Amino acid sequence: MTRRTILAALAVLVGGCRRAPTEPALPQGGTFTLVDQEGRPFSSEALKGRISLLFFGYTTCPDVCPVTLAKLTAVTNALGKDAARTRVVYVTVDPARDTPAVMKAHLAMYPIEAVGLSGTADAIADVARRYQVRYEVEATTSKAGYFVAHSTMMYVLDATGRTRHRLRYEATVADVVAAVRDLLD
Ligand SMILES: [Cu+2]
Repeated sequence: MTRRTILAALAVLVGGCRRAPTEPALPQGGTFTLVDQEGRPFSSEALKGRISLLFFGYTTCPDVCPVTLAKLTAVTNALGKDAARTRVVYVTVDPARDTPAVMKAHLAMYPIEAVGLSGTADAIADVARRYQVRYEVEATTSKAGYFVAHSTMMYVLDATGRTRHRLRYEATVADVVAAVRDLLD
């Protein structure tokens, strides 16, 4: 190898290192305050210290949210003792019905450590926008009242509160566990 070839090879290597990862930037929630299921203020600062599994939904959701909570229950079981280093953060997109008391009663049905966040319509809209979550009340004539169409991605935040993984609704229990384990060490 000539000196010039080596230099050329080095340039390629360095160039490769300099290129940014192709993963699009994940949304960071920034600073916000909502209300937890005990009616206490819950600020984004409180996300620190544990890995958070964050998703948005509503308690009368007929399908997606119950499936997600069941999945997170399985994830908690699969994590074993490491589950104590994680927490589920469930933000309602239906704050008109999902008061703190409703969130509390709903989460009590699942054997997971979860924070259920509600707030004013404006506060919820702001946090949802920060996490690129969209939702929309759908008109319905059924007795169940209205449905709320919503984004179904789940975010995995590290213990500094930084978003590190975005998982699709189709992610399996193993996928979620792998995303958490990636941040555990
Ligand atoms: Cu839902």
